[in-house]
Amino acid sequence: MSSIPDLIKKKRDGGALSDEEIKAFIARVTDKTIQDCQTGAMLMAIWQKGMTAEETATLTQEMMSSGEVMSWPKEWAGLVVDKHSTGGVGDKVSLVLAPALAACGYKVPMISGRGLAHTGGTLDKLESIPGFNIQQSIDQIKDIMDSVGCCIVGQTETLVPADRVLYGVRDVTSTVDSLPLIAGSIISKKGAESLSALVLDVKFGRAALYKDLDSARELAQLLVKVGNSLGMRTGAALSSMDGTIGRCVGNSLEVIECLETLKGNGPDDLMELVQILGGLLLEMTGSVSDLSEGRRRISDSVIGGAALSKFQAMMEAQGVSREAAGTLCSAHADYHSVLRRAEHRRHLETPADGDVVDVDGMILAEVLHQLGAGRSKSGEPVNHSVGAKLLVSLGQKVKKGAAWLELHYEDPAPTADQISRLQSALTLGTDTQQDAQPQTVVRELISPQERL
Ligand code: IUR
Repeated sequence: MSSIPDLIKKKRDGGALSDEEIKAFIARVTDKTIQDCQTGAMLMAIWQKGMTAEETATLTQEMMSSGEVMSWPKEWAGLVVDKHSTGGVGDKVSLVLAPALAACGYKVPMISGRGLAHTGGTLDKLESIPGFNIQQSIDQIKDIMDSVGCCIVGQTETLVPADRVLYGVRDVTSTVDSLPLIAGSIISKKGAESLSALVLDVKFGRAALYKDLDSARELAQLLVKVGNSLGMRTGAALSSMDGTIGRCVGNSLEVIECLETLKGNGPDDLMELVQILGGLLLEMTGSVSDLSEGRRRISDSVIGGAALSKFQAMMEAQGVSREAAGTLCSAHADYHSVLRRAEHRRHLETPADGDVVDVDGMILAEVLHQLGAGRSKSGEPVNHSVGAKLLVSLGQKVKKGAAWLELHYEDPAPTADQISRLQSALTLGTDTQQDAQPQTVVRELISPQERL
């Protein structure tokens, strides 16, 4: 067997690593018998020279097998599904999609992440609900899937330990943005959930990991191939991420928007994503014959209230008091009797008459991050109440002085610079209705037929 320096050299010189070589590397990472500098050197060699799709599939398989792989009761065969998003601004899809899928009879062991930099995290959103416990053991996850159908939890210690080590080293060696390393990290964790089907929401645009559609497509195709190579039916949607998803950004405001969506009052873009991602899963698992039937089934579960009941049951199963869950899910709920509200609110006003041509989600996210809604380093706390609500839509005609953004903040108040930066997120135009027509969010689908 080659030594670690030999393996690094082979990759550094552009060679393809064999299955045995990748297996040896991941084994040494997992049992911590490799030096961090060697791991860093190998990751940099992979960043520089890339990996073939076959190498990426082996890397992913070995990462997945580095820890516990979940197993489910036989009766759930074909029913265990999940989705992953590459992250965005106001991306609250999971909170609606997981209960919608549970309402359609699926089992959803959704293992989610926390927010970092400008992207929000599903776990932070849920933790704005007092009592919601995202830390559940594998046995507890099984129990909740059995009784409710879905749970949304944090990564457990035993799943994919190799990813924890590799991600830590990637973070400090500027090797995060490597297609094979991203694919290995994302798909190994989903593989360890032993899913029948996985849907990926790969975003492109100024508030996304990849700014252009072509790069996002390349990542999506790789993720789909590698997911299928592990035996999970995997498909993807490419969706635009320039503004915000829905109208709310910030943890507790996003929870309120999700509850409203589950009560049938959701914004069109959020519902489109929920329906398409859910519909793809229903199609991939064979319970509907085409995507439009899948979309309808998901939509019915939301509009008819079944998904809201699942969300309520999930909250209770994950530690929220029956009274609080009941209040949040009631019609005309007084949300802030349960969810903390920020100390201060302020309206930002439009500087002129015009049509709303653009709202830059990246700018909103960056300023809200500075005001405490996000974190810069993993482990830092976030302020759940800080956020913003968009009061206008693309294409809308506005008069000078109209309120366009409701900012929720704590002390200290935003600086004049921060307010003017927020104002710069809004672009007004005249007679631009043609360009400003809201477009669909999902631009392309990648089918599970993409194979290695
Ligand atoms: N999310 C992951 O789980 N892994 C990664 O490498 C990235 C996002 I980038």
